[in-house]
Amino acid sequence: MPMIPEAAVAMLACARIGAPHSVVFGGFSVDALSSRIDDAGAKVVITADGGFRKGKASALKPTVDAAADRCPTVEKVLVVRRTGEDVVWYDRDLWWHEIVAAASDEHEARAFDAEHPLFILYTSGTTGRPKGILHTSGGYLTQTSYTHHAVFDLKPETDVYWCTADIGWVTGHSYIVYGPMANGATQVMYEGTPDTPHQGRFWELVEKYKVSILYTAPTAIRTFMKWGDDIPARFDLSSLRVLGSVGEPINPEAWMWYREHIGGNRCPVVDTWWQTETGAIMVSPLPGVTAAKPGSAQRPLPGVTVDVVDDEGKSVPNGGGGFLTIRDPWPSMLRTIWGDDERYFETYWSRYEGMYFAGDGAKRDDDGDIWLLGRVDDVMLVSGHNISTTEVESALVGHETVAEAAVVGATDPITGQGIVAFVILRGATESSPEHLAELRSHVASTLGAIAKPRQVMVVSELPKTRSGKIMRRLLRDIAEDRKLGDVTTLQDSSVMARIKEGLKSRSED
Ligand code: 7RM
Repeated sequence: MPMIPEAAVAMLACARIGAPHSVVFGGFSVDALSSRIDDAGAKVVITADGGFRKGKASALKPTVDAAADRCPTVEKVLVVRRTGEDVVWYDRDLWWHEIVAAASDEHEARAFDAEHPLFILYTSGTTGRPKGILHTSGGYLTQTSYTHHAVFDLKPETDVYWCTADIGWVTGHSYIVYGPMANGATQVMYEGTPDTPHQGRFWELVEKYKVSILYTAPTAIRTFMKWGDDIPARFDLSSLRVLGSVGEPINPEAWMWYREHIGGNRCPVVDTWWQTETGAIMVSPLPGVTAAKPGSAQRPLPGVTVDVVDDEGKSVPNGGGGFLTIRDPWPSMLRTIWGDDERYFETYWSRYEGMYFAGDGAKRDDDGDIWLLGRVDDVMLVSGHNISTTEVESALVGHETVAEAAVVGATDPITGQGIVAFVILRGATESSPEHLAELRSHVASTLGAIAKPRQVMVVSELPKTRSGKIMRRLLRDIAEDRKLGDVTTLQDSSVMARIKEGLKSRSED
């Protein structure tokens, strides 16, 4: 589904009749979609003829048609007419507007047990084989509504809330559909991209609808930084009151820019750490309560027992680093991986006895505040030292010429792994050997000589998932000159070819 109200309506309608839903990003491939339909055993697929991207209609139904052909469980395909473009029609197809027009306008919601399945959401993880994360009803609604209220200081009577996430990401589930709706929030929902028809689109919408709470991702914030301070400056952003960030560690530079250029140095910024698996926010500052610290997600919410532990599962003291774990159950925790209890146990509960393993590296600073350091699988091992991709990326983005950075560890005959950095420059596409040397030294002087990148490459884009996370696995393939792995969950599947092409032409001249 595109980002249209019918997407939220469809999810809530499923909840009302007790049918677990599984939302899949519009624009996934036939393979990605059919494997998810198949794993869930879905009987009905809800889609649209198409959606709009950058002002142009783009078809969705052909992918659904091909996927449904492969999935014998699918009985009906319900189609929202959005673009009005021609579609191929099958016996199993139904138009949304015809079905809804013929339905009664009265419906009594059925009551279900708190543990009734609410939804399955697939997350690709690192192995490529997607995991169907299962959430149930009572606890999930409890924690999404509570955290939406507490973390954003929601005043439902007066606030206008806008979460820019796609509904196919857990952030769209928890902080567009379930938490805010349960709290009676007034929301903005946006179907388009941030640069169409112009790069000030988000700020135009904030001004137009007097948005007071904005929740977005670091990848978007860094893109806005790259486009320039003058763009948001043209709009009246004085309605904003609280700013949120989610999806990746937010580097201090981006945090400061967000606070100054969007929040007018007036709005608290909440950096919210959580996962598809946790269902709702777990670690975050609270506006008006926590003294902010740019770059740190800071403290677990009341009742949440997040810890940072060493290899043996022992809590690290302040100033120490290790792995993020959760010691006690929480209301919106995942209940299993759909159809695979064993993988659920293996992935989350086998690393440490009686503790949930989140798969993220973290450190605790001298005040006891938590800093997220990226996925454990991304941690680099250079001459026996663990180095976090997040810290090197943050150091690079701290250099005035760098807009975005992605760092990977590539096999190195001498050091085990060597640090290879891909950078997008601010307002330039070419660099010089002196400039690249300066970037390497900048990292060394910020983090120490051990973190000095072996190589820095300038690119114009980075491979990202649809939720904006950098796919470092693919960059590792490039850094090690390997054939590319699975690219089906990329936001833009042609970006890898362009990166390779760009690197090739540079090394030749
Ligand atoms: C909400 C979401 C989960 C992974 C998680 C982290 C990373 C998310 C933050 C963050 C640092 C944050 N769900 N992550 N938020 N890292 N600071 N505030 O993103 O399932 O798609 O991803 O995202 O690595 O484990 S998710």
